[in-house]
Amino acid sequence: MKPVITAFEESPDRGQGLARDMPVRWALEEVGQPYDVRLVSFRAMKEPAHRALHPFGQIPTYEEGDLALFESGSIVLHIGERRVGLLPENTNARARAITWMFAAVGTVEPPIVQREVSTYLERDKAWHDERLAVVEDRIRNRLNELAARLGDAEWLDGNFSAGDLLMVQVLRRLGGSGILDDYPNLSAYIARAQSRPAYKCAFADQLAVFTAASAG
Ligand code: GTB
Repeated sequence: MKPVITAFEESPDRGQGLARDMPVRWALEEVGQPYDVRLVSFRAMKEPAHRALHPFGQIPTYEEGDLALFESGSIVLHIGERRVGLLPENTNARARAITWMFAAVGTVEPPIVQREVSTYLERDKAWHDERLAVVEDRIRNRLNELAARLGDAEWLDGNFSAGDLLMVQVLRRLGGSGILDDYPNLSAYIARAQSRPAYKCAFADQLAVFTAASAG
């Protein structure tokens, strides 16, 4: 049975692949699992039928038989646990890959999201510049630590894993900020991940949704 995921009918990121259906699509491509996509409008996301799948009225969701999941990180973990290609077989290596998944969403992502909030929603506040500087300092602290750990390695811990997938997706949210320019090894890490066939396929598929919606 093909899983069904939900994605924005019209993504506000204009096809940049920053919405959170992207990591789910990417994970499914990595493991070679075909899937269907149900597009939802902002209005439909808040209606009872969608809230039955997602208590917070958001995308993405994941349905497979009688299983329904929400939270992109949890969905990627589920895909990695059920299929080969995203998590190592070795128990300890698998636990470390899962640790990197949590590190991506729990440790690296929060200041990056705070920066987006500051940029999009707090621009008109008197304290905006000061706040942005503080948040960007927090981001740089995290990136310094992450860059030091990655060093010259290809991936965070051995082979590419779901930990790299989520970390790259988080780092991509800094695109356009200029911050990544100071981290050549992280920039190369992101580019390496983006050159994976599974990434390219997932990106093209979500872009096609935006292109079709724009065409009317
Ligand atoms: N923690 C949840 C997860 O990882 O699944 C967060 C889910 C979430 O934030 N979903 C967003 C959503 O449905 C879309 S991805 N928002 C609608 C709502 O809350 O009403 C977040 C997102 C949105 C837009 C951009 N963008 O334009 O660049 C990037 C990311």
